[in-house]
Amino acid sequence: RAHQARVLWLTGLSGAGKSTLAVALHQRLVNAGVGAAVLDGDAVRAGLCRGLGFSPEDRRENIRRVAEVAKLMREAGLVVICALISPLREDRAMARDIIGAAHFREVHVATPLEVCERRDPKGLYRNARAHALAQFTGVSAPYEEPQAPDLRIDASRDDASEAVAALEALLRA
Ligand code: GGZ
Repeated sequence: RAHQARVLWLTGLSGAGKSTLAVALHQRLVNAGVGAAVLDGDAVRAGLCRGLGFSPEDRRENIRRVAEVAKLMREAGLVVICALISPLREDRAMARDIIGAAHFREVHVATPLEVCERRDPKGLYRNARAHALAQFTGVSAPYEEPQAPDLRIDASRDDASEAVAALEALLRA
């Protein structure tokens, strides 16, 4: 069955593996001739969302802007993969409302905090524990787990290609 133009919204902690999964899925779709785009929190914060920090208000505005762009891209026929921590249920609900529930699939990249913290590729958790980084998700700012995600992936346990296949299944009618 054909892929539907949908928005896959990947939520989870820093270091959970959202970006890696997004890039792997994107590559697979492009190789199959499916138009797709990735909107990654870390990347959009350099441009579209430049100037926004990590207060609750700024995170909400970050998520709102990405959701509005995702909506436009989806309407233009693309599969859109959003990878944002998006830690609050209320803000993810806002994204779903902007995009339209029929087109939105929520994916919890549920890698445990201790695993993310052990990996710590950018040293952000270390800095947050040393109180050098305020409002860090999972340490000094909340992460509200999705209660009923369309899919849950633990990138530290699940096979990567199986995880990508499960994501792809969310795109079929
Ligand atoms: C969380 C932070 C913070 C704080 C910097 N809290 O893993 P990364 O490094 O490469 O990607 C993370 C990125 C999170 O941006 P998002 O746009 O996804 O967040 S949100 O949806 O909450 O708006 C992380 C880095 O920014 N980073 N400071 N205090 N992550």
